[in-house]
Amino acid sequence: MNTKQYIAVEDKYGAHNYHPLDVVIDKAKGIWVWDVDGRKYLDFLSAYSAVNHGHNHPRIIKALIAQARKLTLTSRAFRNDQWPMLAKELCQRTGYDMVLPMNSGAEAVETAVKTARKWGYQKKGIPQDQAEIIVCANNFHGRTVTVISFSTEPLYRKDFGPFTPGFKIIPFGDADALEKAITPNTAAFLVEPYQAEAGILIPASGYLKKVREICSKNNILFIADEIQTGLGRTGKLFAWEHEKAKPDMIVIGKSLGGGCYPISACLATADVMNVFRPGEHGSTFGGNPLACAIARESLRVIKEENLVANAAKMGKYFMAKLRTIKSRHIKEVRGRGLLIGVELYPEAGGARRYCEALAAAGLLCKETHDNVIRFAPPLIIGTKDLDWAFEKIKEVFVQLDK
Ligand code: IF1
Repeated sequence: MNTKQYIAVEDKYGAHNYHPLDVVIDKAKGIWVWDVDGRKYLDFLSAYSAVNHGHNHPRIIKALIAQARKLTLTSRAFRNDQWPMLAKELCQRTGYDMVLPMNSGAEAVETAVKTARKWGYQKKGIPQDQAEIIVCANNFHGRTVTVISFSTEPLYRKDFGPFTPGFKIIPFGDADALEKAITPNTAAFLVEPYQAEAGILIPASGYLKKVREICSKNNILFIADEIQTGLGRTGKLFAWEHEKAKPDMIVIGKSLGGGCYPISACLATADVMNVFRPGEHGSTFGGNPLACAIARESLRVIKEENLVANAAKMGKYFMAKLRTIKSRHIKEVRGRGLLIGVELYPEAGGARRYCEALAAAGLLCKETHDNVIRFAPPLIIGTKDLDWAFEKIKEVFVQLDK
């Protein structure tokens, strides 16, 4: 079957909750993917940072196969030999005390919300059912009913109510607004250190540090959603490290699964995580040995292949190159590490047509909202392939500037 035929089948039988580019991928290796018609593309999205290690990383696939042959799932009714080791290695690597494993990012965010509420009642003495969590406008934390209850994007909310109460929304990047929004019932502030879906928004420097101070002063938990920014994407292991503003709890996912398996986690201090008692929270697949073995190898690869340092170096290199493109349509190039956004003026006619032209030129990336092209290649990429991508991007701007 060819591209057109696969798309016809998908359109007929698959729910229409997406509008993907018309590229049907059937194999991949490292930073490259191939479609069913044999065309080759550079993956400049990395499954929204879930494929930071590159596709089919040989060490991660080897760990996957070895573990799959031995043991894949026990549920948490019994113990397995992989989960304790992942928990320990994650804590040693990140400086947190305890881990709660889940599967998807949204589930880990839900876990953070539940943890923060429980902490609010048990440790802070907030009256039952009164806990408030402060979040930011234009956030993206996932798709469950509770998580979209504090989204500000109408598309994600329409017809999905009624919503979960207990959230207060303030502008992103505004520490004063946080201070003002806090009440005696505030349990936590949940924020993406850099807002990715909102258009790769980098707050003014000092923001996270101020957030840290305000949360400490008011006895509320600082929770960072590092699902997309974490594990090296921004040139540090975690985005909070750019300002040495360590949150009380972080949520990770995406590339923890090495680009091949869903696994997410909440990491926190013992004081926070110890609010849980047996039976209060969990998941069938959370902490399963297959996921844990893959995550352990993924963490080792990040370290041994210096992916964090490479993201920092390549990000600087590539952003400097992008800034040399002379186009009347480019408003701004911004980012951290290899999380990069090119914002276009509305007159450019939308980022989507740039992404379509780039795909036709062999470079896969994705717009975010109307006017931002998002570039997020795997963290294993080097200058030679970035130079290749750059030539394609430059050509597309020349072509669409006409
Ligand atoms: C989709 C966006 C990116 C996330 C942060 C939690 C989650 C995500 C910071 C939830 C997920 C994904 C979901 C994916 C598209 C993608 C996305 F455009 F929707 F916003 F990356 F920017 N926190 N982001 O970025 O994690 O439950 O999906 O595992 O199609 O919804 P999940």
